[in-house]
Amino acid sequence: MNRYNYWLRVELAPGASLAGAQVRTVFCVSPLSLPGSLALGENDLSFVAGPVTEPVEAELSWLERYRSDLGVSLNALSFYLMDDQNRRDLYVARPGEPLSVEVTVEGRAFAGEIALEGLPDGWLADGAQPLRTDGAPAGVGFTLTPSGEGGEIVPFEVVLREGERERRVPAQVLIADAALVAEAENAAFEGPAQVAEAPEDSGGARVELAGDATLSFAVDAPQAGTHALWVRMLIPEGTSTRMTVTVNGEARDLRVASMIGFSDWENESHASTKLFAHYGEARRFPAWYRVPGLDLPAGESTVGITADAGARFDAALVLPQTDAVDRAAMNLLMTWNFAPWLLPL
Ligand SMILES: [Ca+2]
Repeated sequence: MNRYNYWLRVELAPGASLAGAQVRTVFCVSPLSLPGSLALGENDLSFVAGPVTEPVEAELSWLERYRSDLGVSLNALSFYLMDDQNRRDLYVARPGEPLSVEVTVEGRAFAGEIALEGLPDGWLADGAQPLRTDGAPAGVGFTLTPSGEGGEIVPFEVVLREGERERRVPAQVLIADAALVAEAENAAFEGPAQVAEAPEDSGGARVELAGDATLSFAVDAPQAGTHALWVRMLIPEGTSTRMTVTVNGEARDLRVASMIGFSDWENESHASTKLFAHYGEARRFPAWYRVPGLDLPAGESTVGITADAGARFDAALVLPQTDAVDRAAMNLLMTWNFAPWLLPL
């Protein structure tokens, strides 16, 4: 399959020469894992495009899943990946500022203890906390002291123990001087927009637009600089792909665009999201979109998002637009299959 054409350009200083140059192209196939089912007994693994000239190593894993009637939720940004097959719980924290992690259980009675495990030294002062519930929502809280450089991702696990039974809920902290970490349903609305309960969305709710409407967020940038807006939304097929983003009254018209291959996500007239063709997910799933180039002063600003009927908004982030934070946010937000350790299928 030939999907890309590209050129190599060499600039030589006056008098310089080039001899014997060789160019090697390495294609890194992005899917670290692909879903599939194995039949009982022997299975064949084959490649449809070939011939394959480089060694290929494949690892097949068996993953068991359990259904549970114990609901566990965190006060994080929560969203599904992998065609809704796994859920990410993501905190965004400024280094040195306390981060509250609240764990809520519900659905059935719980009698045991809850702990956070896997955090770096110095982050967590609290040990395991006992909890006994009757099935109504109840929980425990922990206070973390995050540290690190912008763009670092720190994973940890929430561990629930009841006697011999143990359940682990993975979560991540993105270190960033975020100007905004918000659920869309907590924004101010103007126009025909309403909050809808949606257990599958972050915070259990989203905002649905019945016509031209604007969501306004109060943001607070620790430092002046260029930021990127990341917004989780669904723009269904048939809905206008036009949007407007306003920063302190200054409006920019955008078009929702899917990235594939070498698409340019720095285009400031696009709200870009990654399209993973394997799943053919074009606008059928909620996705995180990135809008680059928001120049924010230090302190408070207002960021508005205007869209048309049919758009659904779940959550929004405003992060420093640096290589490290962009890369981390891309890996956490935009890549459907980035977490093979969670779902090695
Ligand atoms: Ca939400």
